[in-house]
Amino acid sequence: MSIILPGETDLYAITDERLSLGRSLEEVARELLGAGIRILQYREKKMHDGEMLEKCRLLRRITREYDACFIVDDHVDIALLSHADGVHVGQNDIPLYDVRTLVGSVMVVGVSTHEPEQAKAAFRDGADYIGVGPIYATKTKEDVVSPVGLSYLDWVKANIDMPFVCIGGIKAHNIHDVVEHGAQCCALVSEFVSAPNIGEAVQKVRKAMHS
Ligand code: TZP
Ligand code: MG
Repeated sequence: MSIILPGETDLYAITDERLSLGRSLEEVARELLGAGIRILQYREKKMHDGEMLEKCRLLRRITREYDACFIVDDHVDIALLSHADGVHVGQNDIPLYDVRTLVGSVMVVGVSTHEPEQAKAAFRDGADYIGVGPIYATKTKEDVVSPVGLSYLDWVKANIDMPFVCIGGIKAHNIHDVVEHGAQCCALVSEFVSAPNIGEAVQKVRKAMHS
């Protein structure tokens, strides 16, 4: 078990093979984990389930090597079959209550939230952490809601007592603002997986975050 929650680490990396400049998932994962990423989420929208399961089994082996936490986006069945540490669901996925019935109490369950009522519901229904965003506009997610900006983050910080990770359009040049509004952990997709040198990108973001 390598359960690590947002707040126990500063960065949360999410995969996207289409944005990875032709590099394999394994190469991208090893670059991220080698640069010190402790939470890795597998997120892929247009792939057959069988292929995703194989990829998740691979990522499970690799994340174990680095003692990192492995989360699967959307797919509770694939998370269970690959022995992931957790699963992350959005507002239109299987509801948190039902996910918990499937995965039990040990597995981490994260829930994306975009407004106060969703955060309150996730807290009430036993999420382990929430996603807060999209903070900024992003092209990475297709069915994305409008950016909630830093004001929703301010609200979460003041009202919700649980781990959270900020997401959406976060880059080296704006992460300091997110931290100034109380973020302890940020999730990034394109800034990491589309970087020509992923290790350098992680160091740059981390430096900007703590500067
Ligand atoms: N959920 C809200 S925004 C987003 C997800 C998965 C995509 C974030 O990607 P990027 O490239 O870091 O803006
Ligand atoms: Mg989803």
